[in-house]
Amino acid sequence: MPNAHTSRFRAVGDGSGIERSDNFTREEVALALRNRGMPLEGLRYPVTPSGMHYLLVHFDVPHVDAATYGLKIGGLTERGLSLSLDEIKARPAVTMPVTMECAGNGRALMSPRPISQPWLGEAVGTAEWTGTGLAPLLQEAGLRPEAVEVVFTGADRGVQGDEPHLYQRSLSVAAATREEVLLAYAMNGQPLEPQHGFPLRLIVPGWYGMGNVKWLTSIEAIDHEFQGFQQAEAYRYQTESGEPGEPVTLMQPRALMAPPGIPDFLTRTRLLEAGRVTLSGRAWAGLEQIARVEVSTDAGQTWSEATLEPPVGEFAWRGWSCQWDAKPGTYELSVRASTAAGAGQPDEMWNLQGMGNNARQRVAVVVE
Ligand SMILES: Nc1nc2c(c(=O)[nH]1)N[C@H]1C(S)=C(S)[C@@H](COP(=O)(O)O)O[C@H]1N2
Ligand SMILES: [Mo]
Repeated sequence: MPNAHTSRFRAVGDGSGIERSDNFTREEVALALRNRGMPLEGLRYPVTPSGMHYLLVHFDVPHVDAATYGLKIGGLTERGLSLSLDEIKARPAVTMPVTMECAGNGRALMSPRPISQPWLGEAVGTAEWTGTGLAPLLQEAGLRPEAVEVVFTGADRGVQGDEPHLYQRSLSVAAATREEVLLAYAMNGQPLEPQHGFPLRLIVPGWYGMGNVKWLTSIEAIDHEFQGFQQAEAYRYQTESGEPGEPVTLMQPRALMAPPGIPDFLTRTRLLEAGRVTLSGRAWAGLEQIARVEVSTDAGQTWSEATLEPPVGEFAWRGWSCQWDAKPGTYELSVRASTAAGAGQPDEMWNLQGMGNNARQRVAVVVE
């Protein structure tokens, strides 16, 4: 039987992540088994089926009892609030599709590879989240004028950077009180599953995943910049350790392609029959609109424009497609998105924590 080294599907160095010399560590494999990605054929669905949505859990999935669950809202407020799940569900409800992507998506394609959850490019999904607006609740609690940030605390605790801590993230008051920020209790019409934050999570449309705090137990207004590990140390664009780096916030533009044809089991190189092929996928960019998606069939030398579908929602990805007259040969397909403001995708990028790697996707294809 031909192996990956002898078969025609060998795809060394094609950037698709299928490289024989990667030497992933045991720890990376263990993280990858806990935190699944969305198989990229999932790009065919406008709303990702819940079981295909990517997953990222830093510590353990905490066991939260809905009957005794309560959310506390306090800190710099006129009156603290304490709400049961039923009280939250009784408030005005909104349902909206939101595209969420892990800030570490694409990390394992960087060279040298930052050691953490080894995403190749599959850490994205779009779910229909149902919940109630955060801003009206903060208003009801009477957010005081000296409040600068709002801190969100999850029920999960662990050790990272040698520091035991609860998972916590903050937002500026301006970001937290945007109309679309939700306290969500349902995903695709069902109560949140334990691994996605049951019974309540934050949804911050446009931001990378880390801000969408799961298993939310408290919301606290403070008068300074929050210094917790997941805010001040993790999720920073750093090139050297020790430097503070810029904080990771909104999702960078990215287009992904649903892999065409059929896969080779081991290398995932695609096998296609010669002829007319429709290439398709989806693209998104933080709080901006995608203006253009381009496709290359010659490893990024020449590009042609794809047709765009309307976005799935104000805060969700949009579909793209184009036709390719595939002739026998081996190819590196690539796709890249750009916004009206001119933000696009680089050929390569690197930073210390492996954050926001929106380098263009490369897909190895054999046409016969
Ligand atoms: N409490 C808590 N919230 C969390 C996390 C976590 O580990 N604990 N992970 C964050 C990260 S890094 C991401 S990418 C998203 C993933 O959400 P999902 O697992 O529902 O896709 O949740 C965020 N919220
Ligand atoms: Mo993430």
